[in-house]
Amino acid sequence: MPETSEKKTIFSGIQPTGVFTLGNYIGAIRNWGPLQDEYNCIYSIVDMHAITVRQEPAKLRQNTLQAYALLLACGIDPKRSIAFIQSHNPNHAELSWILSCSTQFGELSRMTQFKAKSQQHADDINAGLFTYPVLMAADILAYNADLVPIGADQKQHLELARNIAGRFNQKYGDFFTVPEPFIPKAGARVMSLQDPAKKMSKSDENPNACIFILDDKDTIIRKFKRAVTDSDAEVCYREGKDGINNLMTIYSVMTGKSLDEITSEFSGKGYGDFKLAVGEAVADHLEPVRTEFSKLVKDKDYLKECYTAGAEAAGRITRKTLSKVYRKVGFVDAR
Ligand code: AQP
Repeated sequence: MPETSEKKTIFSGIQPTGVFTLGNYIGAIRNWGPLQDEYNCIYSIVDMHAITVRQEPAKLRQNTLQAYALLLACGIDPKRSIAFIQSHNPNHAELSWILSCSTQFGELSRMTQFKAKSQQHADDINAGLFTYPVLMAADILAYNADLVPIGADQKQHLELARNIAGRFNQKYGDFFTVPEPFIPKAGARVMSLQDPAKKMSKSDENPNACIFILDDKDTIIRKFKRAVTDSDAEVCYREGKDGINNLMTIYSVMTGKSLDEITSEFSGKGYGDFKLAVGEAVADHLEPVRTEFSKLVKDKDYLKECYTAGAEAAGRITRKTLSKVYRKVGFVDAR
């Protein structure tokens, strides 16, 4: 990827906290591949974010390599994009420290993800969980990214990254690009199949709540059949029908059909038929990803070649950013 092109820059990351869910796919990764022609794309497996909650080291290593292979299987081309593992580029952590000095305690305290995860992991409310959004700001600002494709759950963190960039620019003179969110119109927040008031999450303890993108067809159909809906039997998008609204959104993204078209397609039919159709559409859509993944994951040398080259390219960009930032804040030049 040419580093000096006129194209705008995109950055996005995903945590290797487990197999990606249909939520990660619809809200984020599905949109990343098509952006590769129009933008300079930088995509990262953000393992440093993952350790904000307790991880088993061997499992994290395995999940990280698997997540990298999945990224490529979902259409990220390491020749057209920079695809790397976050901990391979130490500049993110260095910039994060500088940015933390332009971040207020109060604004971090307001982050809903911090509140939710502190409840979920009450025995380990560590400082990393609290400062997670500063590292995310560093991930983005290190590349002066113009655009950040994310699901709706990350909107608040991106807003904070924008505030941090603005505050730094005010203190030290215009430097960082203030990034814009790129949130899909449909599927920005895919909900749990078991509790449609909650977002679908990799780390959900109930495996029936999530579709993992490596689930086989039978598993996918079984999970959709068990999805929580409501007691009437009309397939239509309406307030109070959270479960059906979620399934309709998923079906709409998978098939390209509008919500009205879906309502007509299933008029007079029961939820059973609808759930089966959603399951089949999702399984068929994900089939090529599963096939590609099973090829890639066996080729460890190829993966290593890709993530090493990715980290080198990422480091070339961020070293320049960091040395300018160090100069701006008043650090003495080391050379
Ligand atoms: N349910 C969702 N609907 C739409 N988009 C989603 N994303 C996550 N869940 C949904 C988007 O996926 C991208 C990567 O997310 P992440 O792995 O960095 O962190 P997360 O948002 O915390 O995802 P999970 O699955 O909930 O992970 P865990 O369980 O480990 O916390 C982001 O762009 C996110 O918006």
